[in-house]
Amino acid sequence: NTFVISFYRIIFSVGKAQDFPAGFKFGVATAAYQVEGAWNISGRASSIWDEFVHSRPQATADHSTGDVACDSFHLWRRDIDMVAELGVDFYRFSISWTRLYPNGFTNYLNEDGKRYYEDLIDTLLNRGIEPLVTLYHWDLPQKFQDLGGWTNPLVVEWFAEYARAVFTLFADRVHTWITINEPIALCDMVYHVGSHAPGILSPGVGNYICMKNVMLAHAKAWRIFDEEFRSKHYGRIAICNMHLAYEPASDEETEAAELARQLFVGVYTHPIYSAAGGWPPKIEKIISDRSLKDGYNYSRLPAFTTAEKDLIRGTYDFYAMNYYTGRLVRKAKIADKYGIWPLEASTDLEVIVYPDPKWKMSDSYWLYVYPEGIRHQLNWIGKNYGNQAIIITENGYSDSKMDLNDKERVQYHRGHLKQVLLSIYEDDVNVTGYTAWSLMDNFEWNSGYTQRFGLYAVDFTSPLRTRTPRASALYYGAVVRQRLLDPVYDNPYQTSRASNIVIHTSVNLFITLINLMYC
Ligand code: GBH
Repeated sequence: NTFVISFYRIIFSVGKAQDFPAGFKFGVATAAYQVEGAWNISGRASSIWDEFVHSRPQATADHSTGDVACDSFHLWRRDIDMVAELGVDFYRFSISWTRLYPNGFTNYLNEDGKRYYEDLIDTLLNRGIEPLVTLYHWDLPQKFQDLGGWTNPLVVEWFAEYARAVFTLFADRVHTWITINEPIALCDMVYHVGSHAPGILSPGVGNYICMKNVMLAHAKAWRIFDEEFRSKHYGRIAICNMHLAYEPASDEETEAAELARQLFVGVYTHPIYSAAGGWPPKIEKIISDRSLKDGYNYSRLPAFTTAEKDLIRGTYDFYAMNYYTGRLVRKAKIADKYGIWPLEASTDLEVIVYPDPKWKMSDSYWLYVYPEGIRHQLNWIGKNYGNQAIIITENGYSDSKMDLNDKERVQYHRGHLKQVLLSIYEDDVNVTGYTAWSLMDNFEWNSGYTQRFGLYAVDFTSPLRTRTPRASALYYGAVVRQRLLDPVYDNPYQTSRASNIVIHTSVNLFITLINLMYC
């Protein structure tokens, strides 16, 4: 069967150029707290997510925790086998700060933690897979949270020290780095929505203080890498942003849509990627005006000094974008009720953000399928910040099923990859890589284990945490190997195997034809 298919593929591919350009790289991603488990063994200390889910079981849909998760602390060899099965170029994972440095401070290195990441990195490299490492995917040491976490300006130094220590350990082998995954998730979703750890509600205040500290922390880490490591070891490093596609609800709403984009994305990109630096000017003015009107003596959005602006501006080597979904945007009317950010609105912008009823919903209440949005976002980045390399560091689809024949997920990835190709070929945007979220089902934050993003299904009822490839894994692996949007692949989970029959019949006809010719 496999032979017949590869035979067919060879014949089919003759004369057909590859869809994905040479040098375009594919990857898969996970994050430490979502997969590792082993939360309190081998010297690891608590992070804010440990503390959060232990003290507030209702914070997750199924009252679950990441205590065991996919048990990747023990099963990482199987994870690497899966990454290799897919044939991807790189594996994006994150480092658990408290596994490496249980005190948060770098005065004490946990040798077991060091060995874990060293084994992971070295084994990946031995198998020809590039490690792409995220320093921070939301798991702050609880000890630092006790001191104010991301709202204490000292967090900038804590993070910078941690970054330097990790570079010292691994920059000789890791050449692509993400400083912080989705600042929106650790500022707005904590202080504005209250859903993410540590779940402190301080809307319009805490989130803005956090934003400034995150920008500075990222910038310091980037500069440390630039000044102390880049000349010794080749490498590139950037922050990673979540983009929603904010589309104007009508022609009159283009300004509202751009404002939403500036508040939800621009605040994390303008300080780094724009020529002027600093907060997006319109957003800075709106928040300042509102603060003064409400009787504050200064803006709730803390200003940058000129020195801070200069420190942050230009701290990138590429652009890292996560994309999942989109929203329509319109100006708010007096009677509108503000929903909760990030999916509905902000109290500082008089705009309403809502999904287009035409978009298909996934099993996650926030994820509507809107593939064109990824192209629009890539264009927006290109238009605003120049023709730099863009890596899509996450893109994926959730369902609540164990189903191995995940047709919707295959369609999702195919639909988005198609838009990526259009960006490259039609719009000349320099997209250099694509990362599927996720390698496997894992602890999906507030949704616990009720939402599954995996190319591989994980059986969380089994102590072995058995991983099984879904159809999407087979599709993606075929895309990667054949470099085609519509590769030939065998889907063993298909109930009607009509397409296989078509393939077999045509191959057989072809062979018969050749035989006849030679007879
Ligand atoms: C990414 O964030 C994350 O980087 C990744 O860790 C995550 O697993 C993946 O997406 C899928 O969600 O409970 O109101 O906060 C994308 C942003 C973060 C949006 C979690 C949905 C849950 C809604 N997602 N969030 S809420």
